[in-house]
Amino acid sequence: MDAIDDANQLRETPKNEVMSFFESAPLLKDAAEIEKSLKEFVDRNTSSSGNLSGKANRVVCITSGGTTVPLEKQCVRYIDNFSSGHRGAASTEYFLNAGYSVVFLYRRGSCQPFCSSLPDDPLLECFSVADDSSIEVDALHAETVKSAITENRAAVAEGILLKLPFTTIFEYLQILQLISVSLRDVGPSAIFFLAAAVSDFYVPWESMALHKIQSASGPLDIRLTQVPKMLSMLRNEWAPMAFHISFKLETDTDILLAKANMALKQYKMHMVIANELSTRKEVVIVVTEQEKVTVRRDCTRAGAEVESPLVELVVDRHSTYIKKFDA
Ligand code: PAZ
Repeated sequence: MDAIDDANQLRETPKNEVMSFFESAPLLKDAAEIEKSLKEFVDRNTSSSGNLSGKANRVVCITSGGTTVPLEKQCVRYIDNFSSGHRGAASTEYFLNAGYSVVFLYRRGSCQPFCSSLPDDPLLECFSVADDSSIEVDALHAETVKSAITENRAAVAEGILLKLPFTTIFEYLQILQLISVSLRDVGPSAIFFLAAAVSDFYVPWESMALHKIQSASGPLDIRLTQVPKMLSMLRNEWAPMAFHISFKLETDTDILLAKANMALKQYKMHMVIANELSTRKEVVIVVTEQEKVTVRRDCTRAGAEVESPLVELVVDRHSTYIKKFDA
């Protein structure tokens, strides 16, 4: 779903394409509730008297996991985008540690913050039935389970972590728009850290089959429409003062940096983080107008993650960015 040719990448996104995407998208369930929780979150974590240089007002929206493209309105089949959500979940932890509050826009069922050390199926692998009425955590996993639950719940209860789930490309883009509008007044203290793998093509709602597509009529021809490039809307219209970071994933290293540079220029991103599928957990390249920094996982430390030095670098560059506004 990520193969876009260069000619299309350089094309400006016409606003009518964006409007028709939103107008024809299925109505977002719980939109009013999401707006309310975003408003409460922003009010709680920002204060007009706060100094921009301090970390108190800083908010990051982290997107995580892949979006789906439904093929039927009553969806049985869909096209998916690769992303486990590990990058987004791990980065959430490091941003919280750095004093940011986090809006975590994640794919339902993908990796969650503070849960990376849990086994694949925690319910079945970490617990045992002791007798008819009680369930116990196995000693081997006790510490991991305890810290996953306490740290996750503490961040949510303290109001510094707001988790918003999505599944489809329609939900993702509608919620991202709500978040960016809510964060507009946070100005340069807000970061968009767009690690989600977002579909480039979709089936418009109005031309989508209502019921499960039948196989009796032979091979299936599907025509996919290009998803309007929302990065330019986000950057220029929805949250123009924020610090914008997008990711570029490729499997062909020969084109990775050229693609990252193209995204930097076309969408006026402050930073594009380039990564290659097979090495994404070891190394990323941070591309800005001024520099190209290779960030590596510290392989001398057990359990070290590349997101740790990556978030450190982002926080440093974000501090420099907001200083310009803190006169
Ligand atoms: O979610 P994950 O940890 O398995 O992988 C992270 C990633 C590769 C999806 C992310 O770093 C990324 O590059 N996201 C943008 C993908 C894209 O080019 O659309």
